Amino acid sequence: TARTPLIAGNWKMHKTGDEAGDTAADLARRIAGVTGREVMIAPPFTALAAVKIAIAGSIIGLGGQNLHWESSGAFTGEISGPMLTAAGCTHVIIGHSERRQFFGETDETVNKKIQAARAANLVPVMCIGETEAQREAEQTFSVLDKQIRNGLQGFALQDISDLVLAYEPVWAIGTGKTASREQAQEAHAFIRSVVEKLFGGPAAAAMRILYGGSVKPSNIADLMAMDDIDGALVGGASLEAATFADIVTY
Ligand code: G2H
Repeated sequence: TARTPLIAGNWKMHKTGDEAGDTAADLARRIAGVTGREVMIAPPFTALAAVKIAIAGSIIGLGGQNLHWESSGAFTGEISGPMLTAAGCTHVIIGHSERRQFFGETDETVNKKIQAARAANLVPVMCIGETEAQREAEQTFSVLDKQIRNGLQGFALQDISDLVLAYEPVWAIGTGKTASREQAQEAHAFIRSVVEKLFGGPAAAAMRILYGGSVKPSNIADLMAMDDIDGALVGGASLEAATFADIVTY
């Protein structure tokens, strides 16, 4: 496909600034010279400055793990899109399942956050995925359909031109259970079909859909061999430079 793979590391609530800077510098050394891939790291907010310095001159992009939909205001504890851009971010993860599960995020807040990311010139990485109970009840497709439609509600073609989707089956996140590559491909193909219905064939063909959920060096190549899998959102296995470099260079 013509879609450049994006391998993104989500460091969640791990690493101090110093630790993150060291890991990012190590990763940058290990993947120097790699082409044909986009790479992104999303460290905690407190480590953005250190990682920005560590990745200077490398192919690694910088991402926030969340943002608020307003650009400033009385919102104690929140971070805005313009703040992320000013901190050197190029990307922002939106609607990760942990934020939906533990911090009350909904398709509506996801929608507002994507608008805010666009306004701040950040590439939104919008996360979707079904829970184990939803999969068992055979609601996977209807859940994904609703998350995409509501998350992208009101957007025109130009609003989603650089948006990245990340399919993360909640039952496969940090559990060691990976979706089989056939299960992942089936979901990705469905997701692309929904994007096509909403925004047309060319937009659907160009959109990158990442897989997330216990991606590791031993399963990345198999996943990436599937037609509709265009990259990965990697949690645990992105925390060590050597392991993440193996994933990036699958
Ligand atoms: C899914 C993923 C990264 P992990 O949350 O977003 O984490 O690879 O640890 O399952």
